[in-house]
Amino acid sequence: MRWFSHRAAVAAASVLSIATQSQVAVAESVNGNAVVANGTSFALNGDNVSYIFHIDPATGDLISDHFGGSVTGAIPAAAEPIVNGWVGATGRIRREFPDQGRGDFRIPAVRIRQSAGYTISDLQYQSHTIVQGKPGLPGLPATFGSEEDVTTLVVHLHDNYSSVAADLSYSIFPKSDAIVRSVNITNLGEGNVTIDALSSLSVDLPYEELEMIYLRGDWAREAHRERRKVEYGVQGFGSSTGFSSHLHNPFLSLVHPSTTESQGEAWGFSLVYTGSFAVNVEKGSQGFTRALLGFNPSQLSWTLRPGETLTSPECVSVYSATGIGGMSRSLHRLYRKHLIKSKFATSDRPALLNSWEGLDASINASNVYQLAEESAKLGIKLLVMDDGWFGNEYPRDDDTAGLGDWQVNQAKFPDGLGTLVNNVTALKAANTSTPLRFGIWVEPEMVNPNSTLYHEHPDWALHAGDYPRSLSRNQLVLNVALSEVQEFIIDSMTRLLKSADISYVKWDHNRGIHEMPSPSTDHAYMLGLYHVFETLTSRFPDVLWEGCASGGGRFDPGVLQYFPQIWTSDDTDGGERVAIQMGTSLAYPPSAMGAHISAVPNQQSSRSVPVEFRGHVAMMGGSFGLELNPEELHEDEKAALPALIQLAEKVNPIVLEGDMWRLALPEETNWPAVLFISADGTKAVLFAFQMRANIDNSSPWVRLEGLDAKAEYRVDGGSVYTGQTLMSMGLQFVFEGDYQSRVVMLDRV
Ligand SMILES: *[C@@H]1O[C@H](CO)[C@@H](O)[C@H](O)[C@H]1NC(C)=O
Ligand SMILES: *[C@@H]1O[C@H](CO)[C@@H](O)[C@H](O)[C@H]1NC(C)=O
Ligand SMILES: *[C@@H]1O[C@H](CO)[C@@H](O)[C@H](O)[C@H]1NC(C)=O
Ligand SMILES: *[C@@H]1O[C@H](CO)[C@@H](O)[C@H](O)[C@H]1NC(C)=O
Ligand SMILES: *[C@@H]1O[C@H](CO)[C@@H](O)[C@H](O)[C@H]1NC(C)=O
Ligand SMILES: *[C@@H]1O[C@H](CO)[C@@H](O)[C@H](O)[C@H]1NC(C)=O
Ligand SMILES: *[C@@H]1O[C@H](CO)[C@@H](O)[C@H](O)[C@H]1NC(C)=O
Ligand SMILES: *[C@@H]1O[C@H](CO)[C@@H](O)[C@H](O)[C@H]1NC(C)=O
Ligand SMILES: CC(=O)N[C@H]1CO[C@H](CO)[C@@H](O)[C@@H]1O
Repeated sequence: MRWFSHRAAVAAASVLSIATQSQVAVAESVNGNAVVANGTSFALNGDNVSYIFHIDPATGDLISDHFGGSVTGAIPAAAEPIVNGWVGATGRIRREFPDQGRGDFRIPAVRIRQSAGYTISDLQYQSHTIVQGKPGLPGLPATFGSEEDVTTLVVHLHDNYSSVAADLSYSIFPKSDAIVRSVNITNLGEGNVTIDALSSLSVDLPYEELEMIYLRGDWAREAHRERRKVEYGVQGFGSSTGFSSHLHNPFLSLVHPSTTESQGEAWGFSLVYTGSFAVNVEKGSQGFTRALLGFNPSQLSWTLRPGETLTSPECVSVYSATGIGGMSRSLHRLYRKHLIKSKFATSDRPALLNSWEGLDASINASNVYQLAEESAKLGIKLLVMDDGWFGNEYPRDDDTAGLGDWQVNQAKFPDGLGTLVNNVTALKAANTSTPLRFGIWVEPEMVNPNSTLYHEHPDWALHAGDYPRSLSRNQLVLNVALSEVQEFIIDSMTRLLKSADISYVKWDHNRGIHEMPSPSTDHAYMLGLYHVFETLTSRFPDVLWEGCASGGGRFDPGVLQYFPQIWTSDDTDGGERVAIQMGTSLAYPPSAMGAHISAVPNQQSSRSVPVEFRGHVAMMGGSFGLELNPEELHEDEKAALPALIQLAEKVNPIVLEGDMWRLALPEETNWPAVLFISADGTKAVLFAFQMRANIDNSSPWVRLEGLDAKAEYRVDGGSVYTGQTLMSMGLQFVFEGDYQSRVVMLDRV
């Protein structure tokens, strides 16, 4: 069999296309050159990034030209595809929003099932609009910014055969080198259509060798970094748990094989979503690499009646020419300033003590108050009462009962919650006039069959007909897609927060979804959950909200929109936490991480790590605290705590607002190290660790990064060295034994 080359015909069309473009070219430049639209070609420009695509005038398809370092002026045209096999011209080019059918055999970004059953679409360019600033996404979390911060290009597409329209939205944050994409699909026809698959972002990178970096894990072992070659074919990951999950994070990085932490090109993609998701990377037969992030197609099947619209979550993409570290810092800066809505995004994270590992669910007014007194003596500023405080008909004495009944247990708290909170907030943190604050734990999306709520509303729990409602941790998930469930959660949390002076809420979530009434419930649940989060966080803006899902089961940008911090992992072993926190920092700012010192031997690993090491690791998270009962500590451990708390408070502003440099990775060395540099560059703090004793006693040098080469820095109040010296030569530390650590302050002189 032989194939005829279509090269000549296609080349002719392309000449025509240039002629057409130059006739219609009316260059619009918005916000400097953040968005340049030139008839049928579009460029989004950041300080160090350009993202360029154009419309093929023959097909109306959007063709990708470039996503990478800055490009200025005219650009060279890509070689025309040679069609010499089964793969049609559409399968041999780089496309912005690949649809199903018509010769592109790679994974499509959208699959729409029409009422007649067809799943082909032909979405063609119709028009575009440019908006200064960034419109919100209806019902979904989204990055935000002023008209100076961000500019948005919306490209309107239409399928004339099915009367389906799609709007692709591209927002550029030039200072962050970030492009944020989302898409909505509207049914303009007469019959129903069903969206079977929809990616928020699809990007085709040119023919070259690439590697992918992503996070995998499970409960208590989140955010382990994986890196592998992108092979021909499809490789992917995702979540079908109903939530973003511990198993994989909705984050992907693509890099060159030679890219390191500090050198080379890195693309980062981060999906602003808390539900099930899919990430696919496909190296097609032509060698292009396609990356898709969006809804998990196995949990979508979203029906659009005439006139209805489905909006995808948005996907952030950043580009860095300064390695994986540069990619992370761009995401961190963007998320601190343009994603986290809380007024505490970069401030006010009191050192806290959480009762969970210390008291378990066996709490009552007297032992919580006692714990508060002990905490205050150590210099703690916030006492958090964890699980066990609620339920009367079905008291929450263990995990078999009570979830759903959000009233304080009268036997455990005979004078009520308000009295306890008043007593606790009358205490002062040691040697200060700072009153102790009070925080509380809740798990509002859940119900135990042993609860008053479940007996009154068995239909509120997610279930699929008569299939058994399978328990996990003895509990069921409420169907937050139902408006009555949303109202119940909003009302019960409002009542709780008005009943006492509560300044912190830990919002937990301890299982995945099993029986789902329909695939589309997954996204309907998320829309309901975001409504609940939005209502409560705007009603109680002075509350510091912390997200949690059996640790980092929902450490995602969707949650961060509403909650400025998330409990990073139920694994509080300092040694394991180094890798978990550094893995999480690939996509998420350290300001967002909750990290605590717990007692030893550790509840998860049975390992005993020195208290200084546990403390030093914990203070690399924005929300530092203790997860223990001080009364049960060894004297020397207890004696070490006040100084560790003071050091944590000292470094906290740098961790909250500064840039993070991962100097050495725990998966690559026995001596991981991290540097934080304050936003104004005047202060820095270095964390250096030795994981295991090193019998030959050689002492590594830690070379710093990101300093001002010409500036001088005083190291721990002593010697002064130039930034150049600290970056070229470094500092040496002598460690003895397992799990040793140092925290070193640098002050610019
Ligand atoms: C507009 O497009 C034409 C044709 O592709 C190109 O020659 C020209 O440089 C473009 N102008 C701008 C401002 O991008
Ligand atoms: C599709 O329909 C629109 C409006 O109905 C029309 O302007 C456009 O020319 C049509 N495009 C094609 C390719 O038929
Ligand atoms: C679809 O998205 C575009 C761009 O964000 C927006 O202008 C339009 O209002 C959206 N349509 C609906 C129905 O939400
Ligand atoms: C369209 O979808 C709606 C909602 O799912 C459904 O109630 C209706 O019966 C469907 N109509 C047709 C003609 O299938
Ligand atoms: C509170 O709980 C502790 C056990 O943790 C118990 O010893 C104490 O008697 C209880 N106090 C009250 C008032 O119930
Ligand atoms: C409070 O001050 C006393 C006296 O200086 C000191 O012994 C104690 O360690 C301090 N406590 C804390 C938590 O700093
Ligand atoms: C409900 O509580 C009873 C009595 O405490 C216990 O035996 C049972 O296992 C609980 N049921 C569930 C589903 O947890
Ligand atoms: C709070 O303090 C009051 C007055 O000192 C005392 O009567 C009460 O038992 C305390 N209650 C709690 C819950 O600690
Ligand atoms: C790493 C890099 O190329 N940084 C550049 C980014 O863009 C700004 C402003 O154009 C330059 O000053 C940086 O040097």
